[in-house]
Formats: sequence, C-alpha cells, structure tokens
Amino acid sequence: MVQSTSPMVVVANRLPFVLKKNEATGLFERKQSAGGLVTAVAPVVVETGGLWVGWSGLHLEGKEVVIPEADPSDKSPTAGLKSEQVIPVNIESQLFDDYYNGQCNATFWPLFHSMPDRAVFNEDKWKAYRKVNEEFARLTVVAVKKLTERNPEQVPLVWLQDYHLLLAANSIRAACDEQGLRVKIAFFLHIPFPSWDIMRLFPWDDELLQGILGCDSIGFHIEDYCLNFIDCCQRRLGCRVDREQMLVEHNSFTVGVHPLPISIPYERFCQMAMAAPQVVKNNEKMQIILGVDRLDYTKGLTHRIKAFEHLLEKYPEHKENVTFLQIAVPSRTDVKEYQELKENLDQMIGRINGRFSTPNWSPIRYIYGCISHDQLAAFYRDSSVALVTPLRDGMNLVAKEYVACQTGDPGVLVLSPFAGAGNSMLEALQVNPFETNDFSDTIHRALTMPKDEKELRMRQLQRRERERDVEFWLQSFLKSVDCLKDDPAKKGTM
Ligand code: ADQ
Repeated sequence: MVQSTSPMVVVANRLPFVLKKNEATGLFERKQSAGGLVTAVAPVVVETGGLWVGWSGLHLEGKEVVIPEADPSDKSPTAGLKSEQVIPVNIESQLFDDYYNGQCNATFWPLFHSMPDRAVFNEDKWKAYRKVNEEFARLTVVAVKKLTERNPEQVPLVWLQDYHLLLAANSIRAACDEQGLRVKIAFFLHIPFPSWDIMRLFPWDDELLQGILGCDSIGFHIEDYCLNFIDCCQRRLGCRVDREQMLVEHNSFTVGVHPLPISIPYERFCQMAMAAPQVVKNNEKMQIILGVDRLDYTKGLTHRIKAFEHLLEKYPEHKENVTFLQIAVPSRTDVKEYQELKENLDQMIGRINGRFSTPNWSPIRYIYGCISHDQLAAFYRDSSVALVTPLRDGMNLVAKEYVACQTGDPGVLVLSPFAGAGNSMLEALQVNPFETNDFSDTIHRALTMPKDEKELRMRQLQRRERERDVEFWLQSFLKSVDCLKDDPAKKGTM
C-alpha cells in the first residue's frame, strides 16, 4: 500500500460517500460512491489518520449534519474512515446552486474544455464561488488545526481536488499563518487546463491564476496542461517561469507544476472481467461496438453516432453483423443543455434504428443509466471495439478500464487524441471525432483488424496501464510533494 509521511487532508467538492436517510430509523447511513479517486486516496487518509473535507450532498439549511459510522458489513475503501475523520461542508442551497451549477458547471466546465461559446460569465456566480471556496478553506483550517494539536511535529498535507476549489489555497494559507499552523498545500485538476487564448476570456483570470498559485504544488494530468498553466502565469501575471523544470515564481514563492496522469485500479478491473458472467453474445457474426460515458457534451456522443451511421452507409457489409451499444450515465439532469443533449441523442438513435433495423436486428442499443462495475467489466470484455472519442477530456478512465478488461480475445480501442489518455495510449487507433468520414473508416478498420495486430496493440497497452495504475499515480503525487514514505529513490535503489 502507498504510504504518506504526512497526515493527509483531502478537500473535494463531495465527501467520499453519499448520505442516505434510513426512513425506518430516520438516521443517515453511508452509501458508497466507488470512484477511482476515492478507492485510491481514502486508504491513505485512513492510514495517516487524516481528514476528508467535502459537501455532504444535503442541504440542511443551517442544521448540523451528523456523519454516521460505517456499517460493520462495509468492505469499501472508506469503511476505515471514522466519522470524526469526516468534515462536512454545509452550504445553503441557493448559494450552492450559484457556485456549483452557476460557476463550476456553467463556466469552468465548458471553458476549461475549450468550448467558450457554451460558457456563461456572471459576476454574481463568481462571487458565490469565492464565498463557497472560503467556507471550504475555513473548514480545512479546522482540519489542519486538529491534526497539528494531535501531532505538532508533523506538517499536514492538504490536497485540494478539482475545479471546484481553485480559490481555496490562499485563504487556507493566510489563516494557517495567522494561527501559527504549518501546512503544505497541493492541488490536482481532473479536467484539462486550457491555453492562454481561452483562459483570457474569463474576466477574472488573474484572480483565478493567483488562487491556484497559492499552492506549493500543482498537478495536471499531462504535460500540455502544465505548459498551458505556466504560459498563463507568465502572460497574465508576469511570473518568472522555468518550462524545463516546470516551476513558476509568484510573490517570491516557487510553485512546482507536475504532470500526474491519473489511472484506475487495474487489477480490480482485470479480476472483475475474469469473474463476470457473459452479458452480451459476441458470437463470430455479431460484433459489439461499445461506448461508455457520462452524458456530457464534451464526450462527443452525437459525433460518434453520426460516424456509426456513416459506417452503415459506406460499409453495408456490417449491417446485421454489428451492434453499437452506448451506455450513458445521466449527468447534470437539471441543466437545460444536458436535457437538450439527451433529447437530441434520443432522436438520432430513434431515426437511425428506424432507418436500418431489420426484423432480427437493430443497429443501436442504448442504455441510459448507471450500471455496476461488475456489469461494466463484462460489457468491456465482451465488446470487439470501444469508442472513446471525446471532443475534449482531461484524461478519460473508460479507455483504461476497457484495456484492463481485455482478458480474453482482445478488442480494439479507438481513441480521440483530445483526451488526456490519447497522450500515452499510442497503440490505440487514434481518430479525430470531428472528421466523420475518417471516423467511420477507423471503426471499419477496428472491426476488420487481423487478430495478430489486435494482440500486439492490446498487450502493449495492457503492459503500460498495469504498471501505471492508480497506486502509481498516488505514489507519483506523494513523491512530487516529497511525502512518499519509503521512497526507494531516496534510498538510492532506483
Ligand atoms: P469524468 O468526466 O466523469 O471524470 P471519466 O474519466 O471517463 O470521466 O470517468 C467516468 C467514470 O464513470 C468511469 O470510471 C466509468 O466506468 C464510469 N461510468 C461511465 N458510464 C457508466 C455507467 N453507465 N454506469 C456506471 N459507471 C459508469 C473526470 C474528467 C476525466 C478524468 C476523471 C478522473 O472529466 O477526464 O479522467 O475525472 O480524473
């Protein structure tokens, strides 16, 4: 297990589990949310006696949230997290809506994905964002104080997660300085960091950049995002920068910038794929093409469906021999843009199925919902081709999960270069999702690829992803902040 020399305070928009009311007892219970981040990071928080600061998912309008202990039968990574290790952030619903829907999802999400036409700039939402970040910062300082009182020798490591908390670092540092508390602050962004040309559209870009620079260490998935950030700091704030060493000097502090590509619990997916019963019949005649995404406009779903339709027009031999299975998790369903995207997809799929279906075959199967990881692993394993073709994506974990689940005859991964994953998964078939004709040619190539070539590509992808799994990511992070316990490099053995 990866170990940290410092007690860790994870600060994220959400707690690592969902709270659900038991109607019979009237008490809240923990319901697991099994994301990769939680799986990897929660054990370090448990092991270092650290804390997790996050919104509970409830609006109690001033009332206290009582965090329940884990159920004795709980085997999840957060089971070891005692209630006193969890600090819930409680925010009044209107303010939360302005911060979360108004600023995070209506401004930062599209802007950071280089889709500025979709971004809304509104000073009131920005003010709400500032206020909520201050509240997160206030509770983080409570966490730092708690840990320091327990062990004054150790410097707590605060790890801020994602675009919800871009402004928290400076407030945390100022309050810690005032109270004489030592602290190390790191940040990790899960989405892309855009180029200066895009960032400069944000009216308060200087404040935002200064907010991020309040950290000691800043992590992005890939080098391109690091360089974009460094570029913005130089051009907007006039900071001295070193692109080779990835350093930014700000207010006489030097901030380290690190490419830290996130990954998945590889062995867990591999084992799930080996154990799961068959979910789709993938006989020699019927090949499954799979798409798995949150239903989001950045994921390029309509472009993908268009390319699939074109495939059936251009290569009619695939009719009745291929099924495209799209699994989409509902996301941000209360936002108009997402509702419109869903309607658009429903119509496209209906039209294409109407156009090509025969008595025994429909070209597209569509599941709109969340499915279990075991089931997902089986879908990955039993599909001949996976289409991971976002228009823009920080990393994309689906590409990695698909690779981990190829435990039998390998399939083919078709990957967009506009996902962070496209940066390293070079043996995938790369495709520009905006170019429909080339896209359908690439699907055709994947469907007709000789077995030897599939094996060669997939084994190489698997070797890399097995080595660089989520534990490797966590280890690299701790190393980047000089908190990795028993770092072999320090002993001179690497
Ligand atoms: P997301 O945008 O959510 O994450 P992604 O990395 O693809 O994107 O992760 C999606 C996760 O949801 C995967 O683990 C997948 O298995 C799961 N999932 C998808 N469809 C599902 C379904 N129908 N049922 C159940 N589970 C489903 C953000 C960034 C990404 C970055 C991650 C991690 O946008 O670029 O890779 O954070 O940093």
